[in-house]
Amino acid sequence: MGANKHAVIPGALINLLREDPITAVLTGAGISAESGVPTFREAQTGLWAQFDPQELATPQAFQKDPKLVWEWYQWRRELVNQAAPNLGHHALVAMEAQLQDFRLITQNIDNLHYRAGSGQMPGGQLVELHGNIYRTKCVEENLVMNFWPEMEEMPPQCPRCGGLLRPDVVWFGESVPECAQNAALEAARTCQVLFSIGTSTVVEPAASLPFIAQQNKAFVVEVNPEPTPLTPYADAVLPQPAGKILPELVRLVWGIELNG
Ligand code: BV8
Repeated sequence: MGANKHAVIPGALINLLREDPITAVLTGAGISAESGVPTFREAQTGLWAQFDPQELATPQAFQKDPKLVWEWYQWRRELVNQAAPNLGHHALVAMEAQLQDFRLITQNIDNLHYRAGSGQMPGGQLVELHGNIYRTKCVEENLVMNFWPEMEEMPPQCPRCGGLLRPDVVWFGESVPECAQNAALEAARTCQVLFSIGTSTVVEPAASLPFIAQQNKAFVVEVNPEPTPLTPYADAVLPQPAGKILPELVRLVWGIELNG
């Protein structure tokens, strides 16, 4: 595109959104940063400083020390319990309400998009690519349960079969659930606009989605204060925090004022 793609919000993007395009959004940990949830790559604080999340979020780590992995997720779940959706999450809900076909694919397991109201409008869809920290799964039966046992002993056991329970999240080296992956690919292949928000664009298969969208002639927008592997290829780059620039976008396109 001719205009400076780094303009705060390019006019081409504003005009495009006013045409009610089929819209896909990919989010990563960065959209929850302004809710106080540390991003995946941010140094773990305190007790967890000595662990690398990429090592802990694996079946091997759980196999080796299920208690340690449960305690890590318990710590992260308590962080998320105290967090609230921020203006970035709310701006995406406002967009979903304005657009005929809006699909939000998140890599986050923090449930903040759902709490903000995403995926609950006609024409809206929320796909949790990597699961949800509020759900657990029985390792033996592979059955998902919508509860997190307030447990004494860790790791908790399945109330039915006594097997080990694990967080219902996708670990490194595990395949993304087929239905979620298919929904994500369908969104990337059919959208006319794709926003990639708050992700380092490193982890596959999520990281390929913006590139698939671009191959299908979608207008790709990146929202991230830092450059990523997508930045040189994006049609528009908004190098600002999501909680700041997304409310500005919905104000300019649809005149919606989100109160801070
Ligand atoms: C798969 C859930 C097939 C758990 C996560 C070798 C062995 C095994 C696998 C692989 C391998 N090599 C490659 C792979 C594939 C691997 C992969 O991609 N590895 C990477 C590291 C190279 N992928 C997988 O394993 C996937 N499965 O491929 O299956 C398979 C099967 C068997 C064997 C091989 C392949 C499954 C990946 C899912 C892992 N689970 N999360 C949990 O959370 O505990 S990944 C986790 O990290 C997140 O979910 C997210 O997806 C990912 C990246 O994090 P981001 O969300 O991008 O966050 P990050 O901190 O990195 O960046 C934040 C960004 O926000 C920054 O850019 C920052 O600038 C920006 N930001 C900050 N503040 C703001 C902001 N932006 C906007 N506003 C702000 N205010």
